[in-house]
Amino acid sequence: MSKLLQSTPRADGFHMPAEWLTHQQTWMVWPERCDNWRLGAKPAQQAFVDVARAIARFEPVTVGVSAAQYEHAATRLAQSRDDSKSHDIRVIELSSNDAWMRDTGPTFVINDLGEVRGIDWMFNAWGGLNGGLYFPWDQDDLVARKVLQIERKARYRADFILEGGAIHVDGEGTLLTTEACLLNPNRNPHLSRQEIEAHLSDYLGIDKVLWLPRGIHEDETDEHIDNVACFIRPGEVLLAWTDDREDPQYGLSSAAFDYLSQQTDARGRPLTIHKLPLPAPMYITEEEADAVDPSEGAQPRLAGQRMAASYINFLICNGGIVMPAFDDPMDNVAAEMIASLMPEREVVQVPGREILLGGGNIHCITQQQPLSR
Ligand code: KQY
Repeated sequence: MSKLLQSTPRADGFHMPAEWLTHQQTWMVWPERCDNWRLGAKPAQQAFVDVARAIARFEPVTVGVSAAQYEHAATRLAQSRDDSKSHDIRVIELSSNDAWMRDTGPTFVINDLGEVRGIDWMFNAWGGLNGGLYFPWDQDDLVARKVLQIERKARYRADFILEGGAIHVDGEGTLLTTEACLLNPNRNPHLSRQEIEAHLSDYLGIDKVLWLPRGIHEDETDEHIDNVACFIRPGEVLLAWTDDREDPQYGLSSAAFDYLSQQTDARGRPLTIHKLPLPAPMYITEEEADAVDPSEGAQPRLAGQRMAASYINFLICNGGIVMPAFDDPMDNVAAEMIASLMPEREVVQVPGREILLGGGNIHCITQQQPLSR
């Protein structure tokens, strides 16, 4: 049984560690809904298998699956004999409304003794009835609690709507986010910017919030930070970039660059900003849009819609980076740049288009659990 705590992580000496701290495992959820994933979610399921296997090269993975799909997912995720060096992929039964573990899973926090607890944020499917992406979302709102029970980790239930993809931290007191998401009236409209910062400080143990104005153009999460920028170590930020002044993304990335150039982190360090190229703009094809089953409970997928493709949406895991590839000439450039900036890690690319069609990418479908001592 996981204990429900009435205090806050900061008051108890806990903080959110950086993603590069050693992980116990990574969590995922199996994609199933046919009104978000095309062709009965089959191509997306293959993409999730590829991601799970890539991560399992570096650390164990747990995948939550509905009862209806349990046998199928377990078979598909089973490692072949050739994968004897891989870590275990555990498959468990877990109800959900979709497959975005970054946003529905717990945010893990750690203390100086290496004890791990989890935050169970309130979840409203990226905006509730005011621009949210599907209805209902009741099962997704229970995912974090169930994960923490399975892991026997104490739980903080935050009275605050937040998705894990809306925040990145350096583990040394600094948090990165976007105004477009966290100040959106469809999240916590009763809170001012200062009150939101106070919540982030209480729950994540951070001392300074860096507010990028915007994220990636047409990002349906209201422009989560995990698609546009991340820390690669304290004092160093990777920022999604285009040199094409005609692209609406140019203004968004430029504003982020200008803002970050004038900021220091929580420890007073100026930031080094690395520009990570974006792939060329990508659009939903007619064939792809036609293969999504429309429903009243989910937003439609329309041919010609621009997708929020970005290489920033990668997961740092134990000794590795698992990042998307888009069949674009920039795939190699982005992978080589990330490899040279984090030479201690092996970069593995996995096809990202099918996950992107569902509205996110590798970071959005994963949630790391730090190793407890
Ligand atoms: O990118 C994410 N963090 C989630 C995207 C949700 C898309 C739902 N269709």
